[in-house]
Amino acid sequence: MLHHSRADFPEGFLFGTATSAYQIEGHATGGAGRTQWDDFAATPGNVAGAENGALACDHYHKWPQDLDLIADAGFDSYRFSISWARVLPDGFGPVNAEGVDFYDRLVDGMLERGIKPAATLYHWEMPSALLDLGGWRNRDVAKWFADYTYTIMSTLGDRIWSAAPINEPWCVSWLSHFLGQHAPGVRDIRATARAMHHVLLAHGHAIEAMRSLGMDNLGAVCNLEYAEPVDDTPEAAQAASLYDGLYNRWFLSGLFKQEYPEDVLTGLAPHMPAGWEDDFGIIAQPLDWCGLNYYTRKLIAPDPGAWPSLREVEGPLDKTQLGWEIYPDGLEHFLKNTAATYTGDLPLYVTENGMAWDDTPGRADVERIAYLNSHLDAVQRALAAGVPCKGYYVWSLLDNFEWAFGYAPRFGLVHTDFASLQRTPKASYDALKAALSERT
Ligand code: IFM
Repeated sequence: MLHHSRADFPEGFLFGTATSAYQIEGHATGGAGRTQWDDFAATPGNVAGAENGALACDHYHKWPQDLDLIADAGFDSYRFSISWARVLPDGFGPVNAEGVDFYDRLVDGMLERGIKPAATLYHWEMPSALLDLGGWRNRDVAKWFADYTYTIMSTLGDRIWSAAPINEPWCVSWLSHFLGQHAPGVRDIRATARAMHHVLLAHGHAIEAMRSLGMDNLGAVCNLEYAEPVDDTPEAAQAASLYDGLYNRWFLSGLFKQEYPEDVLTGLAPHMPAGWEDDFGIIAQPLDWCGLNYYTRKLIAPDPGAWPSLREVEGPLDKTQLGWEIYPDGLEHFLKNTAATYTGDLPLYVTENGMAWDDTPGRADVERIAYLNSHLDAVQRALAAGVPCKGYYVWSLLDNFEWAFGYAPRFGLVHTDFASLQRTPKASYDALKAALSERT
């Protein structure tokens, strides 16, 4: 059982669960355009088992059942994402009316069930046609993205409870353009620097577009990872600090301080697009909240190679199915540090937290329940310290397409049988349902 219930949290504290479009919808259906993830997955060696999101959980057809699961558990909000290529198959130009209708019905379905729709505009489905034009490398991406945002929010915006333009800018830029582990699978420092800047520029323009439609409750969602030096040498401390800069401080500083950290600029400045210093007025739009996605920490060691001259080292803590160390103190740290350093009184949400485990139906997922307990403890400690944390979303509702790892890692509160597409709630789902129904 969860050792927390709603009653332990402040009045109005919101509980939700999260998914993303490509990971669950079934992107081959409904007139969606091709995306960079279809291309990436079709390239041998990029995705385990060469799996892709063509069918995924077939949420495109099964969404009423999935919304029922969210409502039955007692969640207040559902954090879902809208696929750019489903709305605009070529990224700009003709609209796929079937795609817009799908999101229209989905949002109405949430409202009919009393679920607050929390939308994300980009959870990594860059339309392939835009990749041909350079994708995140091309400054024009910010305008294309704002136009797409305006298009879809002209229909949905009046019923959306909250919206964030981009999920996890670090994954969009560093993971995908420097490490090459996500689509488009690039390993190039110049492309990385441009992506790291343009992703924030696109965020700012999209916020402007939504404000122009009269929308409110708009935020940004960053994924944060705790960086621990591998030992107590100054070299390890410096490497861990740079990792923190690349992963965490770059995006929070850009969004909330109108600057990029000097230690990261040491490596990236020569590769930045011309005039980047003049863009902070657009990037740092006033926001209504900030979302933190948190999963793990990394042990960081110095490395003799080229900048950033660091490497990850396997740590000693208990690990999830993906080998990620379980470190709830990192969540407490980020909630406190984000408020203290960047956001002040601005509401914070834990917009993703959860674990992958090799679950089979009928076996209690005690590991996930323990993970949720320990991370909710961390939220409690942050709240006790005065952090204005207003809600917590579990990643994820369903077992789904876990990107380069394919379908093997199971993050869901609900088990998905990928052959029959049957959904089976896990013990963690039942535990949350019990906790959320307990009110004072
Ligand atoms: O599945 C992903 C999600 O798409 C973004 N945040 C992290 C999750 C787990 O890796």
